[in-house]
Amino acid sequence: MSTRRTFLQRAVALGGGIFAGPKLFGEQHASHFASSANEHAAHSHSSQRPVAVHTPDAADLPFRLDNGVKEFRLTAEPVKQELMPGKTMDLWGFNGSAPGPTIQVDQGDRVRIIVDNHLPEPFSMHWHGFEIPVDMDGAPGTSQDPIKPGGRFIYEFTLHQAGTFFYHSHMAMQEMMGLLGAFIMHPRQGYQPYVDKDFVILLQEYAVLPNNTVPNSMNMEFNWLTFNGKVAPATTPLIVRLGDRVRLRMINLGMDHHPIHLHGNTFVVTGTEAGRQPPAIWGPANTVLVGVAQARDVEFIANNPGDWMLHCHLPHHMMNQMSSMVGPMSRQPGMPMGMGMEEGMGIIRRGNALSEENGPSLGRGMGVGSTNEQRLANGPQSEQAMPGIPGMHQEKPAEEKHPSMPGMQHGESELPKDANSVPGFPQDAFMEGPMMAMDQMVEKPENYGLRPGWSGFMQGMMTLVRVLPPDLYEKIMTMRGQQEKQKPKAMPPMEHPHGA
Ligand SMILES: [Cu+2]
Repeated sequence: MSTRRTFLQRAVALGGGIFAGPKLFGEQHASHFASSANEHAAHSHSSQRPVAVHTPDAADLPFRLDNGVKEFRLTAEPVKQELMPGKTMDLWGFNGSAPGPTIQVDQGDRVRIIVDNHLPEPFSMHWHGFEIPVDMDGAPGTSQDPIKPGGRFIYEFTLHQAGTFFYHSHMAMQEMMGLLGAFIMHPRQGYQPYVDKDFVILLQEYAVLPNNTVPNSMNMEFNWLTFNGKVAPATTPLIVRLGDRVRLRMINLGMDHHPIHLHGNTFVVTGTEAGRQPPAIWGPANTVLVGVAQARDVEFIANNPGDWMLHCHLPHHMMNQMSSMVGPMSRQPGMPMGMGMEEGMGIIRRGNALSEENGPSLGRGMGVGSTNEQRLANGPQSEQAMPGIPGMHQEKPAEEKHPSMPGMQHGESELPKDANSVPGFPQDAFMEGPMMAMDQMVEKPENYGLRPGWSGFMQGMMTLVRVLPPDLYEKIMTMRGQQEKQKPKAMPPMEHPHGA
């Protein structure tokens, strides 16, 4: 039987600490998830090591031990980040992803991070909130020279703090390209009360014009809002067992503040970007504002079974590629109207932006290029009005309707016949709902057993906290374990030129 206890003994015997790499992480998680309910109820609360954090959809960064120093390697570089199936962005990140991999260390550790700059411009790495010598702070120009393209800087420091920290580029516009990662410092002894699950969620946002893959870092309007580099419904739900005590660590580095709301559960805010808060000031809440450059830890006992939404509550942050749909105005004959959401944001493929034909639509986000006299809107008001829009022909199987998008589902329209006569319509008719469902495209063990069509209602900064009864919990964990086994073994993120 593999329990967490035997795992810890093994890890100690290896001398590498419990965070020696992805393999050990996998083992640790697997053993933890496989532990019986009895063991779960009985775990020691006195000298318990903290549980490793899990960053859904992002990797953990392995280290090697060099004379007692934990040595990590991070490379800042352009990356292809798939926000959701079919939507891959050109971002800047670390070691192949944006956000970069999560670093986990123990309080008191001596840490070395070898940072390579593979960006086409100077870069500097800042360790946000770290109480370390100033020459390690990564402030370009004031504490060090920026790292030149192709260059390297070796950061080394001893960490006496504990809490939810992060690393990021200290070049402001580079931050908006994705250069962020979590840096978790575990306390020497686990906090009380002990948590069974500990998740990290990094909040990021990008402004990407239609038909572009590169964010416009100067833009103030963000249309892609991510949890750990994914938008819903591609975010991987957080799987917890009924009765678990759960910690969520949320980190925000962007232009906007995000009020993160959890359905069906009440949490307490237990930490900030500076570490643990005294229990005396913990207050109950279900929404926590995670401001720019802040981190917030919340904890709750998952005693309410269900698939609970966890999301930013800013309405515009609950959408993907939001575009305005200005009610009846967007469906009057004679007005240019959006052919789809790409065009709906105002990209012109043909013609002149100031032409009579296109001019009226600019600034309204209604799109251009469609036929003036044809009623074509980006809301599903009727089958007759939208002959070319997928999802409007319910009598045919989905594949026939839209062969280029396998897995798209098309539910029945439940709109009243006179919907167009209601001022303000449409609002969410197209952005959300059964017509946008893509359950199969985002299928994964963590989504097993969700209500059919669930994905049609999930967009933007959103995921699920699934509080599961033991049988379903075990089933999903088994499925996940099998999937992990089938995955090709990941290559080490970087070569180690100095040897191991
Ligand atoms: Cu938000």
